[in-house]
Amino acid sequence: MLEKKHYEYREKIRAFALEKIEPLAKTLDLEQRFPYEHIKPLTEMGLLSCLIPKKYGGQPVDTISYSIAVEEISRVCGSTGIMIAAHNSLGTFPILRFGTEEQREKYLSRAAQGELLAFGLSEPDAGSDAGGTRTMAHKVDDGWVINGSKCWITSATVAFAVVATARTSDNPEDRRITSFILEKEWEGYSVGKKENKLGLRGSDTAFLHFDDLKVSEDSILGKEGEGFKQMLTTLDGGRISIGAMALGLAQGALDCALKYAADRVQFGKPIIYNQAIQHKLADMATEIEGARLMIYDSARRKDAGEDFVQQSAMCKLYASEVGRRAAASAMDILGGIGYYTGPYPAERIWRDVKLCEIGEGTSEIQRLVIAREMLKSLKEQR
Ligand code: COS
Repeated sequence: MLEKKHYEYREKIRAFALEKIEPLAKTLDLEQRFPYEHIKPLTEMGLLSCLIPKKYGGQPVDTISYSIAVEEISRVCGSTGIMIAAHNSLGTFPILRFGTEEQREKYLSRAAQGELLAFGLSEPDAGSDAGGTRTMAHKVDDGWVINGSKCWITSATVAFAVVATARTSDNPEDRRITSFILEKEWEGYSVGKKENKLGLRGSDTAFLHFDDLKVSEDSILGKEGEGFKQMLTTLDGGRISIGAMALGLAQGALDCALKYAADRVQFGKPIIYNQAIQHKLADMATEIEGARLMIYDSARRKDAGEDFVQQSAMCKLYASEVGRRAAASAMDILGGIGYYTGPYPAERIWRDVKLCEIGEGTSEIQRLVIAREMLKSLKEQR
């Protein structure tokens, strides 16, 4: 499945991640601060324009390469990994896929230059039930007036614009939801305080509030009423990148545990010579490889134009659970020192990777999506 170009790309991103991203990972977590200094090198490497065509200034790569990029960056820093994944898959993708030429030129060219885009779907009362959106857009003579709040928005404090959903029908029974592109500088757009999180503490997460935010018709993404499906389609791709993020974190946990087990001497020999430790490492490596293959296969399907809804949900589900298990095993192998904040990344990975089982659809939602897709196929066969 992988071609020579993918191996070369991995080498390039791995070297970049070790040189530029890893040295700051611990500090970002401890200080809970956004990695502003990463923006320029990430932009130059093309990691903020992985999906953006060259004509808008992007450095596009195929989805396997993009997954490799998210994987390798997350392997050393989950906070930077999620920033890249959210910006590319959730911020740039819907504009590229559903936007007008004017919207693409306006927003994607800025995104390719390192200005971040955000994705506003979740609300306090509409998480897994994304169709339960309460944010309202009321029609006025020359546009729309939007009121509501979005929560848990990745990079909310720094993003220059967000693709956000709002209801465009007053009828509570009517689930007419529309996507709008909203800019931070517009009157009525405000950012809530940065959230204090268990993990991914270098990634800024906050509410976005829209208070009588007046926008023109040009702000609508695609057509009125198509927002819900656009967002679900966006999430289908986003789930590959969250899978890649979980995979990178899992690999980071294995890197750390393997080195530690080879160096740590107890009872006169490195602990790696104990079968109990070997089995844990072997299970980690095996599961990680399985997750990797699933992710690359979903990426390949996406680029080939094949149906990949079930595969992206499966790879996200599996990789995030593998990530949780790998992080827990790394903590077991490191023992007491693993529980300390600082000397080794294992505990940071353990905290960071939990998000992968929650964001862009919980594991329960992934199972629901997978089961629905299987049922759909069965019905089609009959
Ligand atoms: N991709 C594209 N379209 C999809 C889709 C998908 N994965 N899943 C459903 N759709 C379409 C359906 O085909 C349906 O279209 P029609 O009205 O033309 O038939 C429409 O979207 C509504 O689908 P459905 O009725 O199945 O929606 P539900 O309200 O039952 O919700 C789930 C479906 C639960 C799958 C959806 O709400 C979901 O994914 N929730 C999780 C949201 C999430 O991940 N939030 C985290 C965001 S963090 S960035």
